[in-house]
Amino acid sequence: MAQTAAGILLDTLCDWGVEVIFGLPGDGINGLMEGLRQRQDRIRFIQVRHEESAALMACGYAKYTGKLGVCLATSGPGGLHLINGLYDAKLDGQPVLAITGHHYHDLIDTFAQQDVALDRVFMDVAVYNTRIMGPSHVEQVTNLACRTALSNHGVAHINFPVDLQEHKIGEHSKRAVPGHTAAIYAGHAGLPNSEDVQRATAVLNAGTKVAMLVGRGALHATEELEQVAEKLGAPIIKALLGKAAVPDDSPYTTGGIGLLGTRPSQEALEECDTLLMVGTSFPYIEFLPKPGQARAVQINADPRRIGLRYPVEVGLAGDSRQTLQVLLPWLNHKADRGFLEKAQAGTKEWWALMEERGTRQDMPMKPQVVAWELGKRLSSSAIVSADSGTIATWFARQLPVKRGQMYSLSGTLATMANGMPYAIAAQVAYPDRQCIAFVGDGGFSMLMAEFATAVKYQLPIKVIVVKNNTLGMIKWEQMVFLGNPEYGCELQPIDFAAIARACGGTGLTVDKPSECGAILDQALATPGPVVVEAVVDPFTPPMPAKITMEQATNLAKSLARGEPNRTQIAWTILSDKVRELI
Ligand SMILES: Cc1ncc(C[n+]2csc(CCOP(=O)(O)OP(=O)(O)O)c2C)c(N)n1
Ligand SMILES: [Mg+2]
Repeated sequence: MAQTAAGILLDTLCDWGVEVIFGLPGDGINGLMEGLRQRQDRIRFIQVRHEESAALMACGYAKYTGKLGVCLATSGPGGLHLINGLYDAKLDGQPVLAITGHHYHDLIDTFAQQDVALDRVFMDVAVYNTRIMGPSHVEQVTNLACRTALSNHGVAHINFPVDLQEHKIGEHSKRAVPGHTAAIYAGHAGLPNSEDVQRATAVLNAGTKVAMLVGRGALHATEELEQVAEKLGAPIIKALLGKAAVPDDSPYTTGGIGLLGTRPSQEALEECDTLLMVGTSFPYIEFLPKPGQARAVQINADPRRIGLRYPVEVGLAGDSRQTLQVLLPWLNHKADRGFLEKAQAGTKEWWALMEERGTRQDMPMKPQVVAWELGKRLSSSAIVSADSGTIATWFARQLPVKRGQMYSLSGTLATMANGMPYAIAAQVAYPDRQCIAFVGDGGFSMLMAEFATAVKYQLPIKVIVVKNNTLGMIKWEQMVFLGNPEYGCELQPIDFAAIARACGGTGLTVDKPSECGAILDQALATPGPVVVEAVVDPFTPPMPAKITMEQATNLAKSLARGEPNRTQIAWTILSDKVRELI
């Protein structure tokens, strides 16, 4: 029997090694769904409850596997629902293929139902974006879509009119002869030119206080980063997406940077005379050295990003791991270890403070306690996904990375609700690893129905919902950055443990610090998906490592201007501060 156009698309994806597609059916993709039904032994279809999750899962899958993530949605509303997740992939540079349906090809643009020109809608998000014109078009564009998503680290989109999906391959134009395209991807060496390497070497060898700032582009270069740090006597400072680039028990790292970062990281950047940036476009320039303070070298696979946020002297366009390997033999071992040793002392103090905050026994329970207790228990192959919010602060600070773990969140888009979809995608890719979603109550409730997806596919994810009954991050931003009383941030409380049980999974609740560890042990030991609802103090602020005068003044102003919870907030901050001082 002749192959259908939908079948060709799916077979081509098999040629590319695609093993899983996240999506939700609809009458605009019935041909593709039938193709998937016939290929269940080769491609797994994971049915979601909201297409946004499918796109977020595709993005998370790409982040954790390095492979192409694929999502599928029907015409009109289905495709429109994908958009947020696709932007997550675009902004964090992940290869994702989105396949959407369209109306009958001969009714397009005639006020027909669900007649949304998704290819036009996706023009900004996609690096490759096309509409299928007939069966003989499919193989060519599918190959090119996969190749472009992988090589440009972005989103490719194929829009497929529903009737064409079932057309049989037969006629083709005289120039589109079948068999003239290949499902092949060739990476490039990713090496900088040797002149730049020599100039970079000179800058790095001349420095006396060298700091390294590393990001998601360095996640695969752990050993090389540590070797370079050893030679240069340099602390390694991690942008949030680079959290797992170096484990936190490495003697070289001072941890994260930025509002969610650590004091020793901030101090190292304030004091360095030389900066080596590896695989990062860290956006908060106020945390970078002042221009003129440090000579800088930047390694990035994407030459467009070199010199983006700091006036670097030398750029090395290349893969971070391979470039560091090239650089290493040229670097001198610095005899003066003073800068690194100071950073190490600061890091030790910082972790003591994190432990102090993470082991507080006060009621209501501090959110940091949940993160700290969780961090202690995670296996060395755990994959931890977080949401945006104050939750990201506890994720950034109180969860120490062990060697071999993976950590991610929506870094550049900073969307809410990605945490559980990422964890589901991680568990699909790695059935035997501990896959954790560490999420806020606001973010979790946005795509809560995906917990049923985890139950349906028996994915034993553990979802830790930090419940403060507020959109915490925004509440603090309104107060600390703007000096305004909070408005529109309170959340109607939900019984998340009951939701988990209603979906057919396990739901646990903890609100006492003394019981937190035991409940987490129970959750991690329970087979199948589990939600742990951790009820915490809504008045604990995610304060920066160093508070500026302006931030303190704004907070005082917001309290004076009638912040509804001013007494509790003032009391919490004051008692926390006093506790840390004595
Ligand atoms: C989709 C989306 N909507 C709104 C925001 C703005 N935003 C960032 S963090 C946040 C609050 C998150 O609340 P929650 O998940 O409860 O976490 P918490 O801050 O309380 O820890 C909001 C509304 C966003 N980043 N993404
Ligand atoms: Mg919250």
